[in-house]
Amino acid sequence: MKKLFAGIICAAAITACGGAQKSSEAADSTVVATPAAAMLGRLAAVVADSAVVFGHHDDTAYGHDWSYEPGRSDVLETSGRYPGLMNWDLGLVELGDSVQLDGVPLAFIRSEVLAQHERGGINAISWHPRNPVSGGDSWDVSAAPVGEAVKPGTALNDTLRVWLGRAADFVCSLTDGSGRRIPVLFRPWHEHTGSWFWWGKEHCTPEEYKALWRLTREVFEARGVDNAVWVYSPDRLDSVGEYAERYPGDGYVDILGADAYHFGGTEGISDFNARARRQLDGAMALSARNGKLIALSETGSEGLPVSDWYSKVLAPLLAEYPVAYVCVWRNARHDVKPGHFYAPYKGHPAEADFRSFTENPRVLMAGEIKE
Ligand code: BMA
Repeated sequence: MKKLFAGIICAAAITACGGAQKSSEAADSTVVATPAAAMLGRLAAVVADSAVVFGHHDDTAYGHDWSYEPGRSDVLETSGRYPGLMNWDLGLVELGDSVQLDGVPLAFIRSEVLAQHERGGINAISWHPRNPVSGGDSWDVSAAPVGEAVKPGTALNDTLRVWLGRAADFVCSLTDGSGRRIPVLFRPWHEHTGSWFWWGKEHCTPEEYKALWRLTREVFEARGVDNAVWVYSPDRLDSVGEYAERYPGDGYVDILGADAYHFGGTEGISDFNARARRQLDGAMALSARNGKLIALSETGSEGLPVSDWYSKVLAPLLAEYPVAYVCVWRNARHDVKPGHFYAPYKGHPAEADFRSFTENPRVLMAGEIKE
């Protein structure tokens, strides 16, 4: 089996945000892995077993026809198990809000991260911050703040640092019953090879984008975050080589992701495969140099018009690449955003196929990932 994972750095204890975290020096002076390093090791073991963790965004917050019903999950109801990974989004944390952009209270996310951790699952975090110049959302590209925001001494740089600090403090606040930090896969500034977000390709130079990433990691680490595994996630690429064009460097990234969606029904399959392969080939090429794990960090087919999408489209793609995890996007309530779902719900025609996909021993759900 190809060695995709090249060593885990055990960071020493650093100043913790929100109060002192226990030292990472054990009584016998052996250095204990940070939560992030332990999680990377766990994911490396998944890949070594030729397995893949299955994930779903906002899984226990709401589903096709419900919201905030304790214990409910469309994935649980269709597959019999919770997903191995749950993704959560921090959009609006930067303003100090207590509810994120899709209406999920941050306190709810905190408690669900713990619940998922306790059932042996993994958590991931994405972030759709507002545009700090226009005040619009992440998709508001009427102003291009990155160049100015990464320049030390500018007012925008001060704002960005405050915003990063708030996100860092939230990540730090994710702890278990003993006060130990829960590891999360943190995936900032995603899909930057497209131009739909204000940090996207047409709105900053490669150097400015890299500076944005580096500043993010530096602010997080200065605040003591030791539980974030950093995921880089380009979307569509013009060439395989473009994957690494805005890569901030091996010291800033832990996992090489790819966000690729299937658009349209059967007629969209070959386009999806071509795009996803180009991105995963880009991740593989970089991984061959630096030994980092790869992931399909966001994917899905909205509304699942191809009812055997999971076995016919996703599974063959996963079989070609040693991805540590795959995450599909949210199941919005049908009365809020009709047709916007990526995992089937009970009674949907894709249910049986999804169940059989999750029953593949190579696909890991919560409770099936080795500690
Ligand atoms: C998008 C859609 C939006 C949502 C956003 C952030 O892909 O699901 O409805 O607001 O992600 O979660």
